[in-house]
Amino acid sequence: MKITEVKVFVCSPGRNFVTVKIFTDAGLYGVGDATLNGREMAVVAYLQEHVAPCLIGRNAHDIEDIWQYLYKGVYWRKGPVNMAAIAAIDMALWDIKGKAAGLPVYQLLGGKSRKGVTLYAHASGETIEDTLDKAEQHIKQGFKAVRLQCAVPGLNVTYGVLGDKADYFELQGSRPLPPEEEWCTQKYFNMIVELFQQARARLGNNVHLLHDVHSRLTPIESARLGKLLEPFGLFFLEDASMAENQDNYKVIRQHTTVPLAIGETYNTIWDCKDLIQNQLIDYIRVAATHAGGITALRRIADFASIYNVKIAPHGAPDLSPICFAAHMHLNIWAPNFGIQEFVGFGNAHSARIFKHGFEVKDGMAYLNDAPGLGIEFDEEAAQEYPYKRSYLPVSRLEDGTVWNW
Ligand code: GCO
Ligand code: MG
Repeated sequence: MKITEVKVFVCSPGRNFVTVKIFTDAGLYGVGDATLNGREMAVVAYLQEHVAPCLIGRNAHDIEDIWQYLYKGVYWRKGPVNMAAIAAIDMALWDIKGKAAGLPVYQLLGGKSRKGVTLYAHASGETIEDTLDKAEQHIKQGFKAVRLQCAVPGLNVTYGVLGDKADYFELQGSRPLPPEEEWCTQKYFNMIVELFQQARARLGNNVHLLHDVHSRLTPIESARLGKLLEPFGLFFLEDASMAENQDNYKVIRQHTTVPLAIGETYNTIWDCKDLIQNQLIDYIRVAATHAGGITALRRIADFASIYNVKIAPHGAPDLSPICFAAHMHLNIWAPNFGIQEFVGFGNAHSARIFKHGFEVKDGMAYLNDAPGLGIEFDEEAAQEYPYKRSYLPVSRLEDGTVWNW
């Protein structure tokens, strides 16, 4: 089955998505997600100029060989642009293989390990009360796990919480230049413990609670936060600190038993190898789109399983529904699946472009048995939503120093 064409699309139904579609001489095609939030066009150019020409005429069944060819063949291995491109090709090839076999991708991975995928929802508010109101709404809808983020009194805007509550989540499609946000660790500490104290008092002990620090603390500050949050039994604390230096997590781990999760910005197994094999984390949050696709995530999941680390794939809205589909198949199969972040499937515009049959009920997501990834990309609808340059925010300390967003 020969690859005949590789098309790359970029559309913006509210936010930018990069999609790859691979066609074969068997009449089968597959789709993949290559979205790199804020740097989309770098991946588009890379795919069009440097990847697509190498694929024409290759056997679409050779997923592993093509993966290795693109990874090793580039010489300048790793990196977010390169790995997002490889990821999209890889997803599309798994989609094709599934369609050729008449089987959903999870069957090709080894079959189902569970009925459905447990999701966590986001509750983000301007005040603690507002955040907990939102958490209660999710719990009423059946969610068993909720991530809590709250504005920090005294700071203008911070990650996860924006003024426009209707569309607070990293408001996209409208940022021709990076907006600036503020950070102050002391002010954050004043709020965060109170948030979880009130959450347990109001929501009880049966719901799983999570929180994303978004890498804004130093390791020793994260260690302190972990200790302070221990009484509230978090499911996990995400991105407590940056881990470009993976030893940072040794500091945190020495001090606290709060379960730790990291990985959404990682591109390869090498970025998380030391964290996993030294058991410095509990959940690895790599995304199929940013870490080399299904082939790479399967390898990371297997490696992690040896060290009791579970997968909890990144599920932000800047990953397209095609990435969500890839995660669904991995999550249903992986013996060491932990939890899946979930913020819905985007707006009505993106629903016109990405068509899928996933069911979400009582805080769980279910796959149907459609062959391949089970998701369609409508090329014509996509053309109605042209690319708009849009950046992620940049963060500064109150004295003006650039900080981690
Ligand atoms: C999350 C992430 C996202 C990222 C976003 C950047 O946990 O969902 O932290 O909110 O900020 O994916 O593009
Ligand atoms: Mg995060």
